Amino acid sequence: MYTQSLDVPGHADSAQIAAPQDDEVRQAAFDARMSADGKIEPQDWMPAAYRKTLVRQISQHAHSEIVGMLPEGNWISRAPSLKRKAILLAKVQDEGGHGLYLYSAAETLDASRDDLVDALHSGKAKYSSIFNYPTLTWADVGVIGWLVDGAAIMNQIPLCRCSYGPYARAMIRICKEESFHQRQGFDALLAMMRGTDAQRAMVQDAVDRWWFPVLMMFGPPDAASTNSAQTMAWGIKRISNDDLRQKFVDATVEQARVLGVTLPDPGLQWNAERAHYDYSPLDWDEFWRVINGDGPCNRERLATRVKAHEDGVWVREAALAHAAKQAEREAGERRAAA
Ligand code: BYC
Repeated sequence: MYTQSLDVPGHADSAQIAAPQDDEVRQAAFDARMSADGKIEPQDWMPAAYRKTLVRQISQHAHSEIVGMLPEGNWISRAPSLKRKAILLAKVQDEGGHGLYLYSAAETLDASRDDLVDALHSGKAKYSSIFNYPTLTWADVGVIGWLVDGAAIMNQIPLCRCSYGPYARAMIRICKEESFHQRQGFDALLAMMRGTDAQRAMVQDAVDRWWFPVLMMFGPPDAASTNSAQTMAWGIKRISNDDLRQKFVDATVEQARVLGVTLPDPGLQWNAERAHYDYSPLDWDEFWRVINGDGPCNRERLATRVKAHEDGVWVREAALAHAAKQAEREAGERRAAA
């Protein structure tokens, strides 16, 4: 169970942090831990704002994984072969698993999963902008693997070093799985690029539609990133939005060349002075519209999630009834043994 980290006996620094009664002393110990690049565990004292920002980011991340199952899930019944269907099923299930680890990590911060899910369903909580775009063809599934999971890996590798232990540990496993996801996407696209002209055109069309939204996944430009300064000072975020976006562009240009697709940006060119690729400005009005609820698929995605949750009421009731019966049986056994 992921929440193993709730109790770590002998965790060397816990006593130092937990023992002092005075908040100033606790804050100083927390700051010292941050300066030493140490980890914070659930039982450690932490400032309320640190807890709040972690719950915000981890729960948004969990929501993204769960909502992210939908665009690709649409294609499970239409995958072009048994092999591709099996791969896609495994991938979509992995995303569901990531959501569960992340909700568990948020619960170690005393967040209630019901509250988090309610916030998603009521439209109060954000999830990644990218999942508000439609998957029109099979090539979109490959492009999500190649570009969306590729961007996710770029963003999530530094989170494996996040200062909050349970989040950092969840990210290690998630990144391993994302790496398989990225490769299966690239492999599916490569198969299409080696196929017919119509298949190649389908891949190019998907790349044209997804490229700019994928670059926006990294979040607003650093100058407009309201949370970055604090989350970087706390060692939650390690690399800024713009720096991650640049690393992603630099890594992806060569992959596009191998694949034989054109990235749809006339401004994309190597800048020898910066030793990076330059790219055109992004449409940030579109980004803010999408994250504020007005993207091409926001309403559909939320309605599908809410319906899935409502359809699952009987499963949750059955699980609770089973747990209550089991607890009753165990109590009876204990009474009988006493
Ligand atoms: N979409 O101050 P900023 C996956 C919001 S799923 C929506 O820079 P921060 C996958 C931001 O929340 C992987 N909202 O924020 C699954 C903030 O608003 P609030 C998803 C965004 O937190 C299935 C405001 O804009 N990955 O891989 O410092 C299938 C200002 O931004 C977005 C994660 O969740 C966005 N793209 O940085 C396939 C990674 N960007 O909250 C694949 C974890 C920004 O103040 N999260 N906003 O109201 C992070 O690393 C950071 O939260 C972000 C944003 C880089 C996303």
